[in-house]
Amino acid sequence: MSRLIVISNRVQAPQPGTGGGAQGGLAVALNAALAEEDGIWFGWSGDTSDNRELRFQTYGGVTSAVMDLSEQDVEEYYDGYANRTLWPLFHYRLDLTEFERDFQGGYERVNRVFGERIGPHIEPDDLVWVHDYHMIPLGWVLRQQGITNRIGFFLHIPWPPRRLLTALPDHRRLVEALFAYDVVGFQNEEWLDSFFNYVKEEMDGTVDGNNVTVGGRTICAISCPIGIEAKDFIAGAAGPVARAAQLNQLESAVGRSLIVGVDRLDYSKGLPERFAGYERFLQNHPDRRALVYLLQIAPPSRTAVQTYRDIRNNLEQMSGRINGAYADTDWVPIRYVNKGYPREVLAGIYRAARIGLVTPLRDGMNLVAKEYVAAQDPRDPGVLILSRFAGAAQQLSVGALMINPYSAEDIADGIDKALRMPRAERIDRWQAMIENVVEEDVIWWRKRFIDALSAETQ
Ligand code: GDG
Repeated sequence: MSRLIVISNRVQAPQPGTGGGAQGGLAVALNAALAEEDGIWFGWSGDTSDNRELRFQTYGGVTSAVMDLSEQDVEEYYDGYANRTLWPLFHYRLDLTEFERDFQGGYERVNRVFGERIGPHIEPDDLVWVHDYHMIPLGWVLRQQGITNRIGFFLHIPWPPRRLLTALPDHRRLVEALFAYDVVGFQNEEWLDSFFNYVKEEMDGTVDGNNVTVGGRTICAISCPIGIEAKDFIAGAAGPVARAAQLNQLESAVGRSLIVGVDRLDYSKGLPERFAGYERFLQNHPDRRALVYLLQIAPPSRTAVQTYRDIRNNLEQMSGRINGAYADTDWVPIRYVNKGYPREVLAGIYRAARIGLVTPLRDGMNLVAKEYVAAQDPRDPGVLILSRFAGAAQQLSVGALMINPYSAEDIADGIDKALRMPRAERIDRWQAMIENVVEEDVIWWRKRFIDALSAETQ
């Protein structure tokens, strides 16, 4: 039986002392496959030092192998090319994208070191699965070492339109690196189409179904939307921890409807636009102001990057201003919280919320939308308000209220409509969504990708 090898920037193998419950769906799904097949998960330790040795550890049936990066590596590869160049560019934010040759140099250097360290541990029948924008050239580095295994790549973020991508110096070099893989997966058809378009227009390539050929080399490019651990999430949302969190919110709500947002603090998530849309609702409906409140949970991320500090300052100002302008002695319109909560607590909060407000300006998928749906009480579900620019829109537009996150009016109207929505309609809409969330869950996603990767012929 072939082993599975997973390679990603951060390793989420089980750790001693942390319960499995701390893990997200992706980690659970990959770890289950790794444990079954004696696989290994490779990546960055998250620490900085000049030690470039891989450190192996086996725990909970899963072997992980991590390596430290130097401070310069982290600056150029992680904070630099990954998070100041590729992340904003791939999220259509050319205005925030920084182009530095040192970043690209560091990115290629770190990928080369990773590939050279990992290469010797790959056995002939292993299936190799590389994840995300930090690691695009890794497959190419492995090929340089003569590794002929099946190697797949999955991109968790959007693939940008061709005309945006061509703003990246050396864009073609980055895309060419993808042709070292056998299978390349995207979150939805839209990103896949953008990839096809680039290949045709910029590389003189041909596309035949899922087969993409450039200069005699054919790879398989697929749409493979990621899901959540739906069954567990549903069970967790009805469990005791979630129940306590739900009751806690309902008690502090007393007759008010909770609107919830949960996002990593990131400019791609459309948080200022969300606050502006909510403010517009408050302006438009003075009589219903005190009947709602917005709870925004936003744990900080990538704090070394200036644009992330800027968005944080911006949101502090906005929430302060809105609260100052509208609050009353017994009501605050926005509760804005910069910390994370256990998954079961989040599930309970989702369940207590009449509205899940998910308004990214661009998002590869957005798992919060799916978690919100999974956490609802089937007899009295809340309403998902979803950005048309989230990857999840393709699967969830059957039941969500779709909005344009750039329009404060659209968001305000969505909130109004959701609050007025009769229970029968809420149930109908929810049923259409939950079917998809359960069917196309994270195990379905893993299987779809691995099946494509194991296919002998393309
Ligand atoms: C990237 C892509 C794609 C958030 N706050 C807390 C917490 N979270 C969890 C959520 C959810 C996850 O983090 C966030 O996932 P998203 O999909 O919403 O967004 P990204 O982090 O940007 O993920 C995205 C994803 O990769 C997978 O391919 O969907 O498009 O950008 O699961 O629940 N979890 C806990 N406490 C928190 O306070 N425990």
